[in-house]
Amino acid sequence: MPSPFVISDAVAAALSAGKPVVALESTIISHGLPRPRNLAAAQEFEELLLSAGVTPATIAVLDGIPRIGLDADGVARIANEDMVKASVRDLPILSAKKISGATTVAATAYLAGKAGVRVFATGGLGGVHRGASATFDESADLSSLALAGVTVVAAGVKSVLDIAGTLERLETLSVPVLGYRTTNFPSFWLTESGEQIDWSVDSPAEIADIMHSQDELGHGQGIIVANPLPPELQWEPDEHDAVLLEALAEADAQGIRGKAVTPFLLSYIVGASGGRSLEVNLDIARNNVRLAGQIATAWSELGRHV
Ligand code: PSU
Ligand code: MN
Repeated sequence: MPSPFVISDAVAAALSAGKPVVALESTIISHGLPRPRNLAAAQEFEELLLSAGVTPATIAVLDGIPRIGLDADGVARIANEDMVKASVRDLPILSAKKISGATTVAATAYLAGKAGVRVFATGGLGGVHRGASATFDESADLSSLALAGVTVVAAGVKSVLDIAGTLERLETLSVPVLGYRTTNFPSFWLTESGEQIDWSVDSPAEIADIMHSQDELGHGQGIIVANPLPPELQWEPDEHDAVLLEALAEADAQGIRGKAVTPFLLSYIVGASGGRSLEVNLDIARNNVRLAGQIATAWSELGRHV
């Protein structure tokens, strides 16, 4: 049987040599950022890792094949083609129909875990939507991270979501949440959400130690590293609050439902903020990619000693 996944040569070589690798998702590129900035962003995230000596593994499904590590043409395809947004449950369907899809955090974490890539950088996680007690709208990112065995670096979740509810669900799902040098869970564009988390960590080496302990204990969850933007880079809170309320009201008025909700809110907010949210969004992703590179490096160094 041919392998259902294709790991790029660069990623396979780095993994087998125990060198650092960081997974990157593709939904943020195809559905979370507008063209043409999305292509420049995808390339920049890969270059940030390469310049730190880390191999990037951008993940997407191309013509039905889940790919861990893309070439330049693959990166251009996720930025420029109208691809479906693919969560874990879509993978077998794309595979059988031989169509392409941009992978969400849930699907990217799943595929990274299968390939043995232990660290993953994204912008923000999906979570529990406001009103979820009536709609049941909770991102599969949460349940997928509970099983993936991957450490994901994210700036928390956006305040378009129910942040307290998201943290409760992560507790139920037994996913460790580590604040990077903070116990105040970030709310993506803002440094602090006001929601407290139990644990903070100070260094990439400490995170690698926790990953190692998790492996030893044999409990294969993922880990969330909540990495806030420095306050001087955050979106101005008053403007943020006003635009968010407008976006939520518009989604409601237009009757947006299901998997369309998150992309709708993201693109509405870029327009309503005159592009300001986009600039902050890119700073967030860069900040997370850099930290993920450091964690992957610490993880690789730990592998040489244990
Ligand atoms: N949140 C963000 N930026 C994003 C997403 C979420 O701040 O780009 C994307 C990610 O790919 C995430 C997905 O996995 O949206 C979650 O979608 P849903 O809420 O439909 O599960
Ligand atoms: Mn949803």
